[in-house]
Amino acid sequence: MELIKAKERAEQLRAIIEKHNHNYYDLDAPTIEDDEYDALMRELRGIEEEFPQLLTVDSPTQRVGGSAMTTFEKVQHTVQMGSLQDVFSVDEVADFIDRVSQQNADEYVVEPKIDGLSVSLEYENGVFVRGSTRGDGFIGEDITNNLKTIRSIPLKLNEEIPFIEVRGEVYMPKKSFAALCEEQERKGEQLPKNPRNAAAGSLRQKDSRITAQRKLDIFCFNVQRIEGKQLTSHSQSLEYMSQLGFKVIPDYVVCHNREEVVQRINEIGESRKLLPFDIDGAVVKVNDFALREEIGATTKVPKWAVAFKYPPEEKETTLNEIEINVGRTGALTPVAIFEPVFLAGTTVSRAILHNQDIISDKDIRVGDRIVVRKAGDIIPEVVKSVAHAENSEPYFIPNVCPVCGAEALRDEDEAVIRCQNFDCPAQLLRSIEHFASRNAMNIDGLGEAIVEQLVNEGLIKTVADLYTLDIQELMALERFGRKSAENLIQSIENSKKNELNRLVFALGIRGIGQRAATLLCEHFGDMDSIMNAFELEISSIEGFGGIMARSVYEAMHEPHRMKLIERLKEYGVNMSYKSSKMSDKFAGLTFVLTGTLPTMTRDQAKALIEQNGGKCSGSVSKKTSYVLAGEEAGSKLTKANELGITVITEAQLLEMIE
Ligand code: 0OX
Repeated sequence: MELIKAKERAEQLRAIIEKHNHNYYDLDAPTIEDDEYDALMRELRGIEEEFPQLLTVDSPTQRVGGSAMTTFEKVQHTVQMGSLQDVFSVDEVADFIDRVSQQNADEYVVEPKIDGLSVSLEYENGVFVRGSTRGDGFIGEDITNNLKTIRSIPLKLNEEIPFIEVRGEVYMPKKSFAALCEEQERKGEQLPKNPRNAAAGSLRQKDSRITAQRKLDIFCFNVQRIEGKQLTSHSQSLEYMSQLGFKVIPDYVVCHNREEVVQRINEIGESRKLLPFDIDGAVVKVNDFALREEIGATTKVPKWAVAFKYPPEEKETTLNEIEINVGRTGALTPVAIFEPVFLAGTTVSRAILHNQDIISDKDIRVGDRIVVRKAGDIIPEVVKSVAHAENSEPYFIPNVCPVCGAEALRDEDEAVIRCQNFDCPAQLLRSIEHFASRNAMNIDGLGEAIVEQLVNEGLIKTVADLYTLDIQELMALERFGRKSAENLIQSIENSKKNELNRLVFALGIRGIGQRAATLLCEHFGDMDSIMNAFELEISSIEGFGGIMARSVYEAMHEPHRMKLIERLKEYGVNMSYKSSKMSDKFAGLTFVLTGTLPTMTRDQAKALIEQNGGKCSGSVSKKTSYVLAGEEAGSKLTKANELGITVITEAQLLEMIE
C-alpha cells in the first residue's frame, strides 16, 4: 500500500474504532461483534507497523500497552487532590447546608460517590499526556500507560484546549468484577476481595496488557486546572467535560435547599443496589466556584463539600453454629458460622463474637436469625439476634478446651476464657506459627499447613525443635522436595541471626508486643539480663505498666520457657541486642499508619518511628498525635479528620526526622 492510501485508511479505521468504543463503553450499546472489532484493530496495527510515521499518540492501538515497566514515576500534583469530609447522618448534612447557606450558597450539586480510585488526567492541546494516581494528594504515581487502556478515557479531546487536568474515579463495573472472579476461579487463582480492590490491583499492574484485560471504567467529576477557558460553576464544568468527550459522573442533580439535597441523597441510596457500579456515598458540593473560593478549605478537605456515607449494608441470615478457636495464649475465641451472605462486595460466612459478655448482652444463640454487617465495610460482625429458634437456649462458651479437653477458665480481670494446658496442641500450633511469623522470627516457608504437618508427624514439640530439623527428615514428608526442604532449613538457619527484639516478641509473652519487646531489649541489652531482671526494674521502663512487668517477670521464670530459651541458646540463636535507636525526637508521640505510602512499606515506616522513640498504634483516638496517611487511606483517615488529628505524609515524616 502506498503511504497516502495507508494514511487515509488508518484515519478511517481510527474513526470507526473510536465510534464503536464510544458506543460500547460510554453508551453501553455495542454496535459490532468482537471478532469484527479485532479485525479492524489488526488492520490498523498492520498499517502502523508498516508505516511507523503514521502512528499517532491517540491511535486506539496505543491503548493496549507494550512491555512491562519496573517502577512508576512519581508525579507532583500542581493542584492538591484533596479528600472529602465524611458525614454519617442527615443532621450533619443539614448542618453543612446551614453553614454554607449563611455564606450565601444557594445551589448544590449532589452526585453519587463512586467507590474506586481517584486519578488525575492531563491534556495538552487536547491530547492525553499524563495520568496519575492520587497518592497522598500531593505526590502520586504516573500510570499513563495503564489509564490509556481504559476506553472511556479520551486520548484526544473534542476541542484543542491548551491545557486541562481533570479528576475522576476509576472503578471496576460489577459485571467486569463478576467476570474476573469467574476467570480467577477457573484458573484456581485467588479471588479479588471486592471491585474496589480489583480495580486498585489492576491499575497498579506493571504490565498494562493485564490492566487492559480488566475492563475498568471511569467517571470524571472535577476540573483541577484549566487554561484557555473560564468556568464559573461545577454544573457548567461537568457539562463542559462531557462536551470534551469525558465520561462524566452520572445522575448528578442541582438542588436549591436542604430538603432537595436530602431527598436526592435518599434517592441515590435507594438506587444503590441497582447501579452497575459500587458507590459508597453521595457527595454534596456548593455549585458556584467564586463562592467556593470564599468558603475555602482546611489543610485536608474543602469546606464547600461533604461526602454523606450510607450506613453499612446489613443482611439477615441464620446462625448455624458457634465455633471455638484456641489461640496461642490458650484464649477460647467464639466465632459465629452462618449461612453465607453477600455483603459489601464479598461473600461472608464467619464473624468473631469476641467473648461471653458480648454473646450474653446480645443473647445470641445457635439457630438464631441474626443480622450481620461489615464494620468499616471490612470486618464482618453480628449486629443482633432478631429471632431465637424454637427451644433454643442461651449460649455459653464451654469450660473445657475443645482441642485438648483440659479445663478452660475465665481470667480474673479479663473477659477471656483460657485453656489451662501448656501442652495443648492448639496452643502449640499457634505459638509455633507466631514464632515463625513475619514480625517475629520471620521464617520463610513455615506457614500454617507446614507447621501442622511438622507437629502431626511428631517432628516438633516446641519451637526449639525447629533448630534440630534436617533436610533428610523434611524430604521424607509428603509434599516436600529437596529444594523446599533446603529452603526451609536455610530460613531457620538465617533466623538465628535475628536481632533479640524479634526473639523476645516471638516468645509470645502475654501483653508483650513488638514495641514492648524492643523496649525491653533497649533497656537490658541481652537475654540473660532480661531473665534476671526484677519486676520493679522492668516496670521502671518508660511505656511499661505494672501488669506488663509482672507478665515478663512471670514468663521469664516459667520452667518450660526457661528451658526453651536455654535450648535456643545452645543451638546458636542470637541472644544479644544491637540498638538501632536514632533519636528521641518522637518520644511521647503516638502515630497511626494508614494507606499505601509512596516509597516505604508500613513496616519500614513503623521501624523508623520507633527508632526515633515514637510509638505506633493500630487505631485512631484522641491520644493519637499524628496519622501518617498514604494512598487509599480509609476509615482511619476519616476518623482522624473527625477528631481533628494532624495528618502527615511520608515526606513530612521524613522532614520531621531530619
Ligand atoms: C467520587 C467523588 C470524589 C474532588 C474535588 C474536591 C471534591 N468518588 O465519586 N470526589 C469528589 O469531589 C472531590 N467527587 C466525587 N463524586
